[in-house]
Amino acid sequence: MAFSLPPLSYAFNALEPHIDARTMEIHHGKHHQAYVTNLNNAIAGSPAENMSLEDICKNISKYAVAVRNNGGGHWNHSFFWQIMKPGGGGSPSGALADAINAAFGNFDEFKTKFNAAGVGRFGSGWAWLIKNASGKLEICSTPNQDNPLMDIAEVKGTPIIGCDVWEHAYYLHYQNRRPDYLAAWWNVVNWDEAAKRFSS
Ligand code: MN3
Repeated sequence: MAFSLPPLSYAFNALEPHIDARTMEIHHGKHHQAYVTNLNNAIAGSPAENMSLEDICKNISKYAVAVRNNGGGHWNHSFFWQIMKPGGGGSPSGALADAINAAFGNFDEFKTKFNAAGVGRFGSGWAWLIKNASGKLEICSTPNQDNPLMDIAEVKGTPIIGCDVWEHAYYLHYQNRRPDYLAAWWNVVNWDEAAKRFSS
């Protein structure tokens, strides 16, 4: 099989109380696993089996919708687990902090705009902070399992942070309160990982 579920680098309960253990267990072990399984089924016997997931995303318009949904799902969730960590949160420093201030005024303004992108996404999708082709930061949102790497994305760029706003990411603990989930999510953001991605 071409792709496999990456292990979490922390325990299911490590992001509590902000994200509960049961949600993490189902989200990683069931939802993410299903994207991996369905992606592998969708590309079986095709050249995509030997391509990087990032290259598949960048050329996603050439693939079947099952590859778009499940390849996106696999990339997005692999990223999501890394962009969170126990004891995360706070605010970024260094070049990333400077770039956020330059693009959005200040950190609180940035968070307000990011939250609006997440709350405003109708149905299922993601909110993103990306670095665009000219190196500037932008906030955007994608439907379903699309992401800003994809050639079909409205706003394209390299994801710096991203938040899953599908109901499966928060419903057990927050029910319909997506804004409460987003507010809590800032407490687990891994700014070290975000800074690494921003400077690469
Ligand atoms: Mn999800």
